[in-house]
Amino acid sequence: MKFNKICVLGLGYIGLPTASTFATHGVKVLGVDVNPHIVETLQRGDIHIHEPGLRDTVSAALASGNFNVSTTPAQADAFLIAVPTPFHQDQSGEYNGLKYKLADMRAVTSAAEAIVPFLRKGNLVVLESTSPPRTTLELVAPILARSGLQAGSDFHLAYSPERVLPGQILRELIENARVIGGVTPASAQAGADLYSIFVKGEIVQTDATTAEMVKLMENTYRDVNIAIANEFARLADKFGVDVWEAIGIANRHPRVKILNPGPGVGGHCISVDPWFFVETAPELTPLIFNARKVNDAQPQFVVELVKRTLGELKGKKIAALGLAYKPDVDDLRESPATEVVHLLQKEGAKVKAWEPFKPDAAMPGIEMARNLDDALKDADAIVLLVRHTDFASLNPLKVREMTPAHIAVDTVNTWDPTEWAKAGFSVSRLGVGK
Ligand code: SAJ
Repeated sequence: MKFNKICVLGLGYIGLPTASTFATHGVKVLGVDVNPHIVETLQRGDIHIHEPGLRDTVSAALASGNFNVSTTPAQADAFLIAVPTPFHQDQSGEYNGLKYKLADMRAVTSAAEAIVPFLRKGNLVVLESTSPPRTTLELVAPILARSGLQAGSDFHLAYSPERVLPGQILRELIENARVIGGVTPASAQAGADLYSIFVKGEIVQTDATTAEMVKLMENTYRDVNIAIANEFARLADKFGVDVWEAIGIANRHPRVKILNPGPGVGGHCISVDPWFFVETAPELTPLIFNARKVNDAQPQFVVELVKRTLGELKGKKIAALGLAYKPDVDDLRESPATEVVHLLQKEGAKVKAWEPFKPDAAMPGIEMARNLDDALKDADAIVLLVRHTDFASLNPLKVREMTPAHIAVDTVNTWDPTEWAKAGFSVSRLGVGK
């Protein structure tokens, strides 16, 4: 199938890189977002998100004349839906007395509805948003049928999840293997024809529900693996063992690959997606449910460690280093570091947080430092929450000159306790009971 013009609905972390990459590969692209501020920002040639390389790609897309943005869709050969599927803020499910979170699919519903007036025979519609199994068949297809056209016979419909890693989106978009699940084999083939315009990785065709499950399985596998690492950290703490050393040794086994413990699991993917399985089949998912619970409880484990190290937290001044959800990104959404700060404050500590990737961030209820000096200058203790490269390369002797603190808590195994001891710091590491 040939594609001269496509319409991408949702210009966020996935939609914008995807839309601009299609445009730089010669396709006419209309990028659509319901938020007029985003549309205005892009029309000015600016971007609203931070992702390495994105500014250049968007500029090239605009300069090529192939990329336009609007708040409403238009007729096209293909429609891509890349809108957020967060949790419902005000609804939850319950199974056997256990509460679980529910996906808020309203943005997908609205995007599908917005396509209906423009859908024509022979078009392709692709859902990219992470969704509970059977969404393509049971939510999207019936909405699109309001056009009078049937998915699979009159137009093609497919599910193709994004699997790119924030921080490396533009490279992974092109290089990663891509799965395309069609409601029919012809729909999968049409999806493969579309993405082969820029994807260099393997394109694997399957059915829509398999593709939905694949996406959720990948992130759930990672979440469960991190949960076991976090539980190992708690056990190592109890048994006087260094979990990092133990994991390093265990991982020398050819069939073992344990991930890293830390202050918890954040971001908009791994801490969210496993719930999509739980909400659709709570009776089948006790392991997935409990892994989520373990990872969500990890910030509290960090607070217990800080308490053991520092004693009573009331009135103590703590410099919290890092608020992003993971190293070297500026994304503070669903960040366990932020949760740790809130919990420390609940215990009466006075926390000042420094996030070098978002120095001007205004975080409700958190006092933000202007720079590292500002965070450290009158601290009683330093708590390292994210392994940003900037923090990993800190020279403890320099830090010594910046702070009266002698205690550091490292939740991400970044600072060498011996080196820091030479500078007069006592470093407690998460998962180290030695
Ligand atoms: N984390 C740990 N220990 C680890 C690895 C990660 O505690 O060993 C924490 C991180 O600090 C972070 C969270 O987990 O808080 C998630 O980070 P991540 O780097 O594992 O993943 P994301 O959420 O940035 O991106 C994931 C990726 N999925 C997989 O690797 C299977 C990415 O490929 C997906 O495209 C993305 O989710 C998504 O959009 O679904």
